[in-house]
Amino acid sequence: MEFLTGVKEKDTLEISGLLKTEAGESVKVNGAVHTIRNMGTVAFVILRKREGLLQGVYEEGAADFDLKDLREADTIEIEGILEKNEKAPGGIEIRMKHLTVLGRPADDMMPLPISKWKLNTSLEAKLNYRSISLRNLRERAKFRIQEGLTRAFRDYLYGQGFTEIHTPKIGARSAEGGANLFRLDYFHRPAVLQQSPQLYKQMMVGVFDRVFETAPVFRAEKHNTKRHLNEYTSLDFEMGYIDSFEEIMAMETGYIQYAMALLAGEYAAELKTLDITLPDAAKIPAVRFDEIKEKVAEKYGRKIKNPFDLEPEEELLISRYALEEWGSDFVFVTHYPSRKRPFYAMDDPADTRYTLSFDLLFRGMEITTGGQRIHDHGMLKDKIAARGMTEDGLEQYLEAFRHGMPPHGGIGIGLERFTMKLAGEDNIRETTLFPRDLSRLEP
Ligand code: AMO
Repeated sequence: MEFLTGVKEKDTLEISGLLKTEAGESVKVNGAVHTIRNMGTVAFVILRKREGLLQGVYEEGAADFDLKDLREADTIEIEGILEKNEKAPGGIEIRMKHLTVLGRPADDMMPLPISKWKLNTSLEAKLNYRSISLRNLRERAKFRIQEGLTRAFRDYLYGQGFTEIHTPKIGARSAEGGANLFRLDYFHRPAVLQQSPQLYKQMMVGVFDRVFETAPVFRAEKHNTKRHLNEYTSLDFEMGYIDSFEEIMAMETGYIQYAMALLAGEYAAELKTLDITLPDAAKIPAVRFDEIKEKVAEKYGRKIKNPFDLEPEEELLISRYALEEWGSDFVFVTHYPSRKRPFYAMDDPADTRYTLSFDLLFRGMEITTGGQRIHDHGMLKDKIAARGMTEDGLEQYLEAFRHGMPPHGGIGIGLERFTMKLAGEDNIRETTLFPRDLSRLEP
């Protein structure tokens, strides 16, 4: 029998620990052999660690092992002397003395040249060998940026009095409508995979006032596009006691400012690796849907084809307009037509053809939908009826409203889309760890 008393102190150092260590000291580190550069009398063994690359220097005679004992993709532990070297990654290197091989690849050949700065392989190959391609530093960095966006969402919203919730992904009914529902058999009852946590996050406003969730959602998109996944991560929040729907946009603006500051402060290495310039989110313009459609049509000589929705090309032009006219990479487009919004959206009392809702566009693409919701029980039932929908599967949702709900609203951000636009990628699969699309169910 033994007791566990907390995290075990390790005798191996990480890069941040090495940077605090004096040159000349004996150190122990572990890592994966990223690449070996044999120069004859001396060899550079580059280790890949969670904080970046670390250079090991092998000199015959100085080490008690043979360089031939070492292979790329080995995971190893080395002991050696820490030295400063401006030319090495991070300005330090280890003169290797002793080697322990912890794990050895079964295959001598790597399917992709992961130690190259840019993996010049097709997206297909990157996705087929996902666990390998992500070992490339640039590929890996995108998901550290993604972590920063999620971490900022959590930290910021905790600070704003939100409660983090976890809602079910299997249900009787989902909220967003449309044809993209995954249907399944739930012990002989029809069920669906949730398109969003919409119904649940609204119900929880009646409990906690302010809630958020970061979780997968499911959309049976029957086409392959560069911006759609069949499973993506939605950053959702929902807040009660709002005075207006502008308050929701203000909260999202606050989150984006917080996220950009966090990335600038704690993800500088990844930003540099990916050559990302962070957008300025000090102020984000908000413009009405009908107004910006006309402005864009006029400025860029484009005919309005669909007055009720934005086409991808229009999103590009609206972003271009916002950058040229207002100097912003972000733009809120407000007052979407009611007929294009789900039943729960609050119609604008001033003109019920429109809603008190918005999309946030970033560098040419919608990354968020949000808005105020109907909170009156009677109004909600009327809208459901007016749309020709049934209340089946919505009984519990309606129950919350029957027993009182405050004015509220919220947003859903597509995490992979946000990461994609920030990282300057043009296909959402580039910023999805394991994408699910029409043809891809593995890995
Ligand atoms: P919506 O359906 O517009 O709104 O989705 C919100 C955001 O999610 C992202 N997104 C997607 N990302 C990848 N693949 C997809 N197939 C996909 N579909 C949507 C987009 C989009 O802006 N319940 C509302 C949100 C709310 O009002 O709170 C909703 O789900 O970035």
